[in-house]
Amino acid sequence: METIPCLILFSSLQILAFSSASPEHTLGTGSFLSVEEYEKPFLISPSNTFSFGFYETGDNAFSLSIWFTNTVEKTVVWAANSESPVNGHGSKLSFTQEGSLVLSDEKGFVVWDSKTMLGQDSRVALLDTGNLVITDSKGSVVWQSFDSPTDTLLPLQLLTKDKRLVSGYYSLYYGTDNVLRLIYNGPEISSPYWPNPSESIFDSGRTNYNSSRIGVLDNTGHFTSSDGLNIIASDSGLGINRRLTIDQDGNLRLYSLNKVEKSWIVTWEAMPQHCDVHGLCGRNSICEYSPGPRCSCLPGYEMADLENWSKGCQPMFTNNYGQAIGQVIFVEMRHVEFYGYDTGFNISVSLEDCEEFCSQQRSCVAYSYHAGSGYCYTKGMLYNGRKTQSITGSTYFKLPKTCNISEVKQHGLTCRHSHSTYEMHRQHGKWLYFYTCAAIFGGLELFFTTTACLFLRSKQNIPKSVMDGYELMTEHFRKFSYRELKEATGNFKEELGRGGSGVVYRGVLDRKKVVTVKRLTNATEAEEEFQSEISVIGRINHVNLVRTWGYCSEGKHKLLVYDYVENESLDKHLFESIDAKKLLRWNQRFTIALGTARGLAYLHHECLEWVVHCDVKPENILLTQDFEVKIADFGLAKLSKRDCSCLQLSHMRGTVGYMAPEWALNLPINAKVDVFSYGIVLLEIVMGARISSQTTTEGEKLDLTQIVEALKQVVACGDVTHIVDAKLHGQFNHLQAMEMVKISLSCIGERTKRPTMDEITKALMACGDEDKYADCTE
Ligand SMILES: *[C@@H]1O[C@H](CO)[C@@H](O)[C@H](O)[C@H]1NC(C)=O
Ligand SMILES: *[C@@H]1O[C@H](CO)[C@@H](O)[C@H](O)[C@H]1NC(C)=O
Ligand SMILES: *[C@@H]1O[C@H](CO)[C@@H](O)[C@H](O)[C@H]1NC(C)=O
Ligand SMILES: *[C@@H]1O[C@H](CO)[C@@H](O)[C@H](O)[C@H]1NC(C)=O
Ligand SMILES: *[C@@H]1O[C@H](CO)[C@@H](O)[C@H](O)[C@H]1NC(C)=O
Ligand SMILES: CC(=O)N[C@H]1CO[C@H](CO)[C@@H](O)[C@@H]1O
Repeated sequence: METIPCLILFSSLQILAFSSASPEHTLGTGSFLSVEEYEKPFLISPSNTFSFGFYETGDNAFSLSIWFTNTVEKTVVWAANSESPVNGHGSKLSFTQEGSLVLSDEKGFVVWDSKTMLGQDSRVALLDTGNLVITDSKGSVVWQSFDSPTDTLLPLQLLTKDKRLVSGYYSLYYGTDNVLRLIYNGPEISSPYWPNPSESIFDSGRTNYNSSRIGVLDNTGHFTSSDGLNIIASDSGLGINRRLTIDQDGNLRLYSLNKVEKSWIVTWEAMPQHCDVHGLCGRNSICEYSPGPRCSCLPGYEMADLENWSKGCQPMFTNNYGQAIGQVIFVEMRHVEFYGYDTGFNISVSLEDCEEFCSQQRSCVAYSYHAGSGYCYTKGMLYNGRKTQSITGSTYFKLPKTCNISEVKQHGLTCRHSHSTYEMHRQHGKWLYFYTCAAIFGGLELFFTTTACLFLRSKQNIPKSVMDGYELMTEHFRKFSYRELKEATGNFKEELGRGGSGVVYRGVLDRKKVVTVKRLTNATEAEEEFQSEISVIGRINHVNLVRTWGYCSEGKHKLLVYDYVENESLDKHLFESIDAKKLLRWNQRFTIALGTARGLAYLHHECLEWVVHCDVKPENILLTQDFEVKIADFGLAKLSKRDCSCLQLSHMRGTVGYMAPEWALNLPINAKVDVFSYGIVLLEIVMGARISSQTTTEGEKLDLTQIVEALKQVVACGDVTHIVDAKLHGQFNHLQAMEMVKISLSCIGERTKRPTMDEITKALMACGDEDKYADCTE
């Protein structure tokens, strides 16, 4: 008797499910779709251009996606859960009674959720733009798929500050310098490749002064960006379905839909020369055209993983040739070049000298040489290798003398002195197409020439300044006239110090307030750029950062006015303190370490605009009378053109300074460089000595890897005694010192594993309190 109502209920549910699954443009709460009915979209757009529902990504694997309805192969433009597809049985999409769009898997667990909770009257709709929207009872859009793009940007969808297009290891987004870039973010390296990183931003037709960071593709096939980038589809005009997609191969392409063939045509692409995309072939390998791009290993190297080029190649010899000079040979490959990771650079040297530099350097694995100019680059690591006839130089690889050259020759190798080029035979199985989609390739050559023209056209002049300065930004931040500051400093009489960004003078404002006035050297002349950076600095206010009172900008005269900090910078106390009075006691050191971490954490995480200091070192850590930390010189990186583009040549590498290795390489500069520098400073606080002055017992300079090894041993043995500053005579807190060493180790290690300043602050605070030492030891 009791089963009957149950059956009725069951069958009515079936009816409900069926009706909700028939495609609509807009649905109310309570609608749902089971994965088993994936062939029916959940929603279609009014003109049927787009569909939304379950998309089969693999065998029995589904993702919640939006795709073009009328293409031969479904072209997905958005996916909710591409990282974690759901099972083809039992998974379900529902627009809940609460007003959230929820995807649950076969066990009923929520895999993805729009988290809207707008109540019964909300609706979900798929618009003709391809935008999936959830509206509240008043009809206003509260959530939209356009806000969280995956690998595709559709016309009228805004690409803004915090959004990125991502495909595998490749992504497109606005950097902190306001420039829209393509970046390879792999497991081993991270490397921007578009716009061309060996050109200046301006030479690439971009600008970095406009901080709106916004880009949009319009309905005519025009993509415009606040950094000056202008892309025009080769078939520009109305009435065509388009998409801008970052493809699996790291290239950014603009596509148009051919409505007859229902297929896509490339109408623009960022990288006409495919091998210029970074990270394609992994370490120790090169990309070349034959005629499509292919990867191959270097002489003496073999593929690390036969299935996967992203793992690159590994040496077939043991890598200890650095030990004995004269025990190496060099093998030449013509027309080959590697981007980044230079350990040194020299102009106008002979081939012999260049080879000598590389032989002498333990870290050098190869060198590139251009016979005409005498350009010599020594290489520490071999990434982003490519071979094309347009490269005039050669790269010479270091191999141990003990390597059996005749064996290497069998692979088509010869030594440099025989003047033949390297050729690797295909039958050795070292070749592999990494790019199989021939259909797209066919289209590429057609567009090559149009693209080149578009690039030339897109260069544009920087508009003249329209804003004449922010007169009064905040209550305490103001513009000074040059005369005022000249008076305040007594015509720049008392010099307090000088550094990379400028000279610092003592000054007195209104006859009583002591300030420091910094005269910026090589500050940007561009008024707008200066104003926009200065307004960021003016808004920064934190107890561990030096307060900025104002600035002056009159033509060449660019000055900043800061608080005066009484006691000198940290380096004076740490490294030059012969007299016991100046010696920092342990608890003072710990407080300084924590204060510095807090100041940087504020810059990195809490500011209105995200600021990377770029020059963290003891000289920039000032101390008040009470030995409270005031970090100086932040926000200047951009003002003084001290940004990465000026520092790509790696003069600073080799000696251990405060600069993270990526400065010398061609990685994007982000907060991780500050974390690295902080790690060095932290170690110096513990040791009371410059890391760069550390030597072995034989007086040989230690390099970073050796220091890291030594620290690892200290941590493994659990005894910091012999590295803590001897001047403290054992008066220190063992647990705190150990924690500091551990933090330092993680900071100077591999860049993707470095902690954030926030995490460091928390870790230090956990050992700051005497009662909580237990937290320190983990
Ligand atoms: C910055 O870019 C935006 C968007 O492209 C534009 O509207 C704005 O005028 C630009 N600002 C300046 C100062 O050029
Ligand atoms: C190749 O290796 C990388 C890690 O180095 C891995 O993430 C990726 O999934 C691998 N690809 C294939 C096809 O195995
Ligand atoms: C360049 O080479 C010369 C000698 O040929 C050497 O004195 C100089 O230090 C080198 N410069 C760099 C930056 O390595
Ligand atoms: C080098 O390799 C060749 C060919 O494999 C072999 O005949 C020769 O004996 C090897 N020489 C040495 C010193 O191992
Ligand atoms: C400033 O620019 C001049 C000339 O362009 C250059 O010689 C000097 O090294 C630069 N100074 C700094 C600190 O970058
Ligand atoms: C080491 C040092 O410079 N200490 C000074 C810190 O500031 C106070 C007050 O200005 C001085 O008395 C100390 O000599």
